[in-house]
Amino acid sequence: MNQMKMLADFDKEGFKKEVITNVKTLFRKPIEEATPQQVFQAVSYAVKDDIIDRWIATHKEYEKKNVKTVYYLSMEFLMGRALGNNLINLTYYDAVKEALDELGFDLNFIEDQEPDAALGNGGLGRLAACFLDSLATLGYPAYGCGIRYKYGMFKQGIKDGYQVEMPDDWLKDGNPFEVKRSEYAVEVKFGGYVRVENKNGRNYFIQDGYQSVRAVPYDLPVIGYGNNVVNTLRIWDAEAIQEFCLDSFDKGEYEKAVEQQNLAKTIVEVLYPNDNHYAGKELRLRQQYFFISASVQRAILKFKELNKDIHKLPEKVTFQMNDTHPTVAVAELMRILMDEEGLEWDDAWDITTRTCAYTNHTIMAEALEKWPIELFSRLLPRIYQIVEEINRRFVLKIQEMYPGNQDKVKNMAVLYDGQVKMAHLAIAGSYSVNGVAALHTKILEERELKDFYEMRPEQFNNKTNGITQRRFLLHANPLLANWITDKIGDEWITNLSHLKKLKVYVNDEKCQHEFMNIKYQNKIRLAKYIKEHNNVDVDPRSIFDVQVKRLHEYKRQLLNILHVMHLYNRLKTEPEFDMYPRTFIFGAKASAGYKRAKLIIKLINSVADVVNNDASIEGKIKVVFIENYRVSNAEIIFAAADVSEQISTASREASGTGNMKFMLNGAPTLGTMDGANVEIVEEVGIENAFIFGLSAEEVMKYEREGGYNPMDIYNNNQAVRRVLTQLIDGTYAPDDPDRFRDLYDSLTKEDVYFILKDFDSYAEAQQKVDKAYQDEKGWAKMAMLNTACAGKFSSDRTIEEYAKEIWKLKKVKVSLDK
Ligand code: DL6
Repeated sequence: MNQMKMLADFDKEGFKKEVITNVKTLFRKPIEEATPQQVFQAVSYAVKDDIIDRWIATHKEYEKKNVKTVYYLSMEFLMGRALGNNLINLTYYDAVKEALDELGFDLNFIEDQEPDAALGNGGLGRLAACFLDSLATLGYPAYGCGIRYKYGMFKQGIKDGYQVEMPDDWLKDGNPFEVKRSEYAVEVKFGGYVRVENKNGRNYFIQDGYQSVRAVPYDLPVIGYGNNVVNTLRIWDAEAIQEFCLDSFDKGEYEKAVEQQNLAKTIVEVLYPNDNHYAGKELRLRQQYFFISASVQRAILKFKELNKDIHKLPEKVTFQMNDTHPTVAVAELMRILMDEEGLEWDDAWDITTRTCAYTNHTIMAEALEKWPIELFSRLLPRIYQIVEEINRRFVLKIQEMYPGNQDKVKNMAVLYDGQVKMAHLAIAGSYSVNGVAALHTKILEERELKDFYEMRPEQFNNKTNGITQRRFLLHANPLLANWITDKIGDEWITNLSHLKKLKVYVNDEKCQHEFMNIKYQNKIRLAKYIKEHNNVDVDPRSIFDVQVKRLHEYKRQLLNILHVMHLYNRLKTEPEFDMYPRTFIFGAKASAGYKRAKLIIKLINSVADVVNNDASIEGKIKVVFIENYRVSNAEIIFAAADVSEQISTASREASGTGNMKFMLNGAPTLGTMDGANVEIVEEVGIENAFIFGLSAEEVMKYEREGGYNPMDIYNNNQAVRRVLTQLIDGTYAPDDPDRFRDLYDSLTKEDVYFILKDFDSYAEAQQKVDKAYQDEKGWAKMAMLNTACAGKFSSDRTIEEYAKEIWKLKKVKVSLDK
């Protein structure tokens, strides 16, 4: 790597000494005897030393300036590995690489020893991680607030083609970058009942008979690129209030002590592995209230250290609620303001609704959380009382605006049908509601949240998602990063719009050659990974056609694999048919309880078994399912992709962010006009993408009219009928021909995701890809243009918009007094 800028002078000899000393003090070993994991730990502690002074200086500066701070409240932060990213942002990567070389270690190998911090499911959690990176890089005061799950996203194994889930014990060797902050622990209460006490004519609400846990924060540094800023990701662990001791047994408190310990342990035990789907489990609500109560309590305490008047809270704090999961924050803030700060309702409500803001990440009904009132009120009795009052007043407002219109009440009330509707609570209690791509926001305004939008249009806004180029280009694709820097300088690292300067090179044959050669080197790197992990040989000269993301029916991995089956049929039966060799690469985790998604994984692997082992097709098609897709292997995959499959049913993918990572690394999009694909096409031009399928409008029209009849396609389209038949005739399941019947049924009975409807159009787009790739110069130009036009999709741009338009934050500069 060739990072142009490096912060202060890096003391290479001092660093080397520190690594050697760390191995000794941590593991009582000379470095020659240390395991790779131990070297990773020792290196990380040495890097942490470089971080700490900046971390302290940043917070001193924030306090000195009494800055406004955003608290990004999120159940998920999909951070990935920290070491490499921290080095990149410290601008020490090359220097540390050299230092380790001299000690006889390869930095890449050391990086590989770090487990991913997989505290998230997919796009939503990774977005939160990209946002933290951008906030620190832009110098905006921010905390990420989340949960320190003991087990993160499960590790996926593939056994006989099926997904198996294994616990992700990511903390088993400790986390060198975290700092436990016991001094900031707070109590969080569950259950019991609410007692009213009247003092001096005012009613006070007191929760009694509750169970509680101690929320203890662990802080992780989030380093800004080359600017000395270090923000904090604060993740909460739960401990028993009363430590378990045998003494309690004699006092008859044994059971209570054990109960408290168990409660604490279970709350933070595991991340729910559902993406875009809400599980409705009591423990999940406990998790939500646990981290929200702790984060909001702590934020208020911190605010009060520097500010006397609680009414000034909105001037100093924003709570940004990442989806519906943290929206209990609205009621928790009300509780603190009234019950602890002694404010009256109107005052507290005014402050709350100027402090909270909400981001919606999906229109899919199954992902919008609704809690049964019975459960909610039992677990959070005081919070429920507050929600009831929020609802009562909100319904009055609706009735005032729309007298006699019961439909409006039904569509917008916070409490309805025996449920607490968390999205409605969020909207009622926020000053901003945003979607995550232009199309998504439009659908929210015109359909999903139409009534709310009509009532308060000024509350709604769009913030198209983005990704950090520091992780997904500078770290993930050093060859391309260096090439870009050679061509246009290094400003793109902190201002991605500079990439457009690359446009002058897209017709230059030498540059085309260099660009495609870098892609080729990255394909060799991925082919090596695939050989090591899948034991499949893939040809780096073939087209690497990639679909990596969570497995979900709406994302339509099924469409992709049905099309592979179709191509295979053509190769086998049409002597005149030829195609450019293609490697279809999949990576996806399915929620543990999502049977159909898991069956699709099995189908992909079954097709792989047949196709990869059929010598008669001369390697024209290879299918690879990369096990345990996660942030760390994603980095190698994006860099190596030729084609980016973004093929969701239009209207369903709120934005997508993988699409942006592929684009940045020079892979044209093969996709529907869904989510941020629409904006990608706007930036790069439709001629530099492969667009197919129904539009969102068309899909929604069919849905309004009760769907379409997939049998019409089955009956009239021979290619489709053939692949469908192969799902049930044992072609891909000779030992159990009925194995894939559920997929067959889902497609022929309803096809709610319009897979058959879009099949022909997809196949046609794929043919265009085949033809386009064979035009070497044309393809190189298209790939380069994708990189050159990716500037808009930096999370720096997104965060600037949030900071200016929603949070009203000011940038802070941090310098280190030496
Ligand atoms: O906004 C981040 C990400 C989008 O890019 C995806 O399109 C969207 O599906 C995802 N939404 C969720 C919703 N979640 N739940 N639960 O994950 O958000």
